[in-house]
Amino acid sequence: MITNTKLDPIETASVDELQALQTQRLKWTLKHAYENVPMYRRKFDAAGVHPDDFRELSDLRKFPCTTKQDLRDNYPFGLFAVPQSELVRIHASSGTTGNPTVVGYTREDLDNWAEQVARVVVAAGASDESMVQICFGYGMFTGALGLHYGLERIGATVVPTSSGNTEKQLKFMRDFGTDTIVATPSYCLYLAEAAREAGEEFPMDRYRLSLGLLGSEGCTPEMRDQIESRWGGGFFCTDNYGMSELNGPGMSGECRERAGLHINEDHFLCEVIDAASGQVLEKGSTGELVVTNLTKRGLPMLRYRTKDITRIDYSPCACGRTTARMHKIIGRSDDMLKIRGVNVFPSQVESALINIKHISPHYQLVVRRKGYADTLEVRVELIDGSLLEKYAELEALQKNIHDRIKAILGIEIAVSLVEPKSIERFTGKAQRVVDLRGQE
Ligand code: DLL
Repeated sequence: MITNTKLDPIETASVDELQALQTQRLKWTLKHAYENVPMYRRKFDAAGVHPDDFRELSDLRKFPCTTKQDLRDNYPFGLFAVPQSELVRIHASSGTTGNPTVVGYTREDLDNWAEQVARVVVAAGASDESMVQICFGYGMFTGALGLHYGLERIGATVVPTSSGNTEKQLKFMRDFGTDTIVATPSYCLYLAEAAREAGEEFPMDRYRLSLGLLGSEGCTPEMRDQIESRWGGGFFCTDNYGMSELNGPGMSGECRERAGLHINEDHFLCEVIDAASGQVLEKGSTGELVVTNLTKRGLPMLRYRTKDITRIDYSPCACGRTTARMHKIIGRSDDMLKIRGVNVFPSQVESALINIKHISPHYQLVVRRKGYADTLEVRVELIDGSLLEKYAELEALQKNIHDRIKAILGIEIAVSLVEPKSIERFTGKAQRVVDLRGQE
């Protein structure tokens, strides 16, 4: 088990040690799923595979993948592998289309989950000295309670403010001397802006924030720099990743080196596949992340297609951990916009926008269909509304933004500069894409 001063031995284990543990745990998981979840039994039988066919890690690719649709089709409890009496918690993802995805945990699952999160937050620099404000919505979302128990496990002082109520958030931060914040990157940025706006009454030196544990949505390094500089005072952010189907937060997180997110590989076995063909790709390639949970009792997930695009780096990290690191999520395969045959990820636009003067880091991508062709409009918010009256300056700014984005994406786009604060702010995950194709 991890403490805030000592790593769990598995975090520095050799490849052989780790793979032996993964193999043993995977054997158990395949058997557990096959014997207790009718859907897995049906899928394995249809693919002509049996848990006994698994002898070494490379055999995993013979087994079928699981998708979000499988969870929806078996809503709410059809994929649970234990009787309800053994479950001690249920969470669900919001599910903007169709049924939400429902996930369940046994006591042992919760214990493992807290351990996974504890490792992630310790790698980021949290400790029993930390005063942590959790600004994720408490409730069915896994983010808040996931971080909550992981942070309590290492002895941090947790302040469960939940999301929203910005003034109150800032008041507690000042009055409690909060040094660590848990939030989405977009909400962390929003809070920094609100703190600056209230700066006359409460100067920025009243805040003690030094660490941001940011996750649940993408954040380019450029956006991270902006968030850090808005807070100022040496504020340092790390990225952490996970998904409800695989417990929630705690699958991986950055250490202070910020050279990728260390994966808790004794609990999660990762593969990277080609999203179109489903083929497993060579180590180090970029593609869709597929994850198998190695220790989950309540809801075993086998070869779960995350739809998240990344690559995995197996080289040693300067921090001393030997676990593999996933690159920051580049985008989701279903978030990826295809504009006139070109793949576009919101993160590419984000990195083009950062560091341009006079604009805020809030943006939106609006996609439309004109005839047979798709068009992309990038809406960018001005910091100072009076610029809207200065035509020449506005035009120069628009051209600069246009040229930068075009150079990165390689396609023609339209840029609209909009009034300060006119783009919606989110306290949870930000929605950057407005897809109007087929709706106008
Ligand atoms: O967002 C779990 C979580 C909560 C992770 C808090 C980290 C911190 P879901 O609501 O099921 O679970 O959403 C999972 O969010 O497939 C990614 O597309 C996206 N996502 C999560 N973390 C990151 C991240 C939680 N660090 C989906 N970077 C995932 C980019 C992320 N995308």
